[in-house]
Amino acid sequence: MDKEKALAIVKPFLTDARYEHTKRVVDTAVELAAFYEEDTAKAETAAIFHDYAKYRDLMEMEALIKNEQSLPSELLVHHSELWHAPVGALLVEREVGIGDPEILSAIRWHTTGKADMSRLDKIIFLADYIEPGRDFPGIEKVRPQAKVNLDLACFLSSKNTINFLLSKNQPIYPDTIFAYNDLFLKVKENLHGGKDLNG
Ligand code: DGI
Ligand code: FE
Ligand code: FE
Repeated sequence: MDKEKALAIVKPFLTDARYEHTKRVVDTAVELAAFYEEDTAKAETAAIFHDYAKYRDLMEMEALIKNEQSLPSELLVHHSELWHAPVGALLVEREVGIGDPEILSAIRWHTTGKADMSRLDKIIFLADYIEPGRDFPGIEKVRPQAKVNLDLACFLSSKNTINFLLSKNQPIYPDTIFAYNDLFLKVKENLHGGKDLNG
């Protein structure tokens, strides 16, 4: 989809700050997609719409999770912050008419990740985490890995998110754990002796 048209569709659904975040995710995702020889047009569209449902009414999202087969009801016992990703994928398909399963997958899994993420899934997951406006604890160890080892960068961001959630006494959504374990197996060789990475 044309970039300006897509941004114009998403803008009314976002706050100004979230729209600026979205544009930085777009730039970061397109840069990563070009670097890893992925489809930059798909990365651009997925990034533009990744937070499409961020400000949807909680009751509306709850009803969708209860009624839609494609949305696991398990989401309801987890923090509503997680809902916008899978609900967003559904609404982007339904309301915007985006049918590309790779784009919808990247939107769907951008918050938790999952096991066996595609490269596009990982690019959006990581771009959302490292866009230049982000300032998470430990992010300085993740950014330099983005164009060195995509799995390692995703692993470190997953690990940081889990650490953050544990420190806040929050439950961890199963796919967040599945993403962490899957990425761990992919990068474990790179962790040996990498003391500087274990922050
Ligand atoms: O939508 P954004 O703010 O751009 O970023 P996001 O979609 O990655 O959402 C981040 C929030 O999601 C952050 O507050 C941490 C939370 N989160 C991620 N994984 C989990 C989680 N929250 C819970 N409770 N459980 C998870 O597994
Ligand atoms: Fe999000
Ligand atoms: Fe985001």
